[in-house]
Amino acid sequence: MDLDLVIKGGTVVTAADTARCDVGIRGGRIVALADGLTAAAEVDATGLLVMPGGVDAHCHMDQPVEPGVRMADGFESGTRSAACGGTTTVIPFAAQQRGATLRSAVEEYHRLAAGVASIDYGFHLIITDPTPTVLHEELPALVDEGCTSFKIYMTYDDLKLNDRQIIECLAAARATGAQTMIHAENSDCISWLTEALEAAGRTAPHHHASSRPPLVEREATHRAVSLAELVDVSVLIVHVSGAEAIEQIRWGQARGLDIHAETCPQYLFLTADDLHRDGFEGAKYVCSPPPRDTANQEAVWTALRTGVLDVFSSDHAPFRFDDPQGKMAKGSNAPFSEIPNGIPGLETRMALLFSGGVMTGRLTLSQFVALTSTTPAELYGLRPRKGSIAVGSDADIGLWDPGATWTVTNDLLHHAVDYTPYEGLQLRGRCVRTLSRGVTVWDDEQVSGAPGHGQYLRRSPKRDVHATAARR
Ligand code: DUC
Ligand code: ZN
Ligand code: ZN
Repeated sequence: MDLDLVIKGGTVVTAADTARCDVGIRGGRIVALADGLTAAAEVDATGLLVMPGGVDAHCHMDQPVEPGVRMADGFESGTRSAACGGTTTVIPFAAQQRGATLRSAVEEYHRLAAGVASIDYGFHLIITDPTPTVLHEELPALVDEGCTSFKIYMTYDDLKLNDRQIIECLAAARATGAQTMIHAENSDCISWLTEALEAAGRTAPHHHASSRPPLVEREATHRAVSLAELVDVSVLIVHVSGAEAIEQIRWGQARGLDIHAETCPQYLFLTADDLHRDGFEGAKYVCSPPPRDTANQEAVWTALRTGVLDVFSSDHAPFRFDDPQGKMAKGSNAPFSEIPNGIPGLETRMALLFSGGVMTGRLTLSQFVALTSTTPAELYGLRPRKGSIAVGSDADIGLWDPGATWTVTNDLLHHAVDYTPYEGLQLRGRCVRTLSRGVTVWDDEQVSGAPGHGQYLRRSPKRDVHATAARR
């Protein structure tokens, strides 16, 4: 068989199986899985795990935020950083500005990504202004163009929707086959608590956690699940932080509802104590929902192991720390409510889960693959092209050395952020080579990906949408 490249002698891991075999690649696709394959170009994977490239289905890059604040990563540095951590597909958000169209956000995002991304990318939408035109004209057209998922918010004044608007969005998702992602925190609870904290002079970064306690997330999660039941449609609860929200998700799943849920590294490796770091350092850990405590970390690990949480994303939200357009946009002593929300994590996402999950025996290798690649690829309409090592799939592959040990430091990372929340953490296991459609984009300490190699991915809507619509 004529092959461009063979990955030889590794252990191939998928969400279902582990097997010793070579991987034959031609034209950017996997065309053979067998022993004894040969080609002019060969990569020796002896002692390495050969896993599907990661699908980071929740990351932010080049997203407009409030005036005076800027995301540090665009598509060039964001996709480069992702590739160096074993990720081969990213799905950031084309965010509708209130009063503007969805399409203008998507067009701008195409302009920003084209020619600079080094791995493949899709676009989720963010709907902030769900007018009938947006939901019944723009959304169906954009779903046809491959933007088959959208996020909606239950908090943040410039983003949040009321329950009626959420229901309208869910109904539009049902009609189009789009997957809805929900940021579930109760806005009025947060504003009431924030005002009380500020009135008492409690404005330091660590009060961010007190302004968004688990109850706030639990109530909104329950409401999101209930509204999904009302409309009879799937929802995916993003960035789940701990036991109380997990309980609501498990409750919905036990009712037979199509509820999916995502968590992120910050809920496994950080706690609210990190927000207490000296001076303004705590601002580096301000994200929403906030990191909780070690008991909640354990609840998140258990929910990953048992499948209640089925997607593991970074929620990379790249704000530099020492920067007047980043965490210090409102000064180096800004009240917690004025600190841009979000932390970086595109490049460390997979290594953290591998080290903390697989190397400790909490997760199997196949669970790791499912959480970081196969399930997000499935839920967001990228299968069978992405998310597996299978004949016919794109040759998006990470070679992992389970014996490598290393210490996270920001100097090793390739994002444009000036810190990592995981500085100094010692990890076991590391991605030593990443291939995107058969092209090496990260090779053991060296970036070899080319800006412009990455392509836009038209994703599929949920398959049973027309059948479901016909039944109504
Ligand atoms: N929600 C996100 O999804 N990302 C960053 C901040 C936030 O609140
Ligand atoms: Zn969110
Ligand atoms: Zn996010």
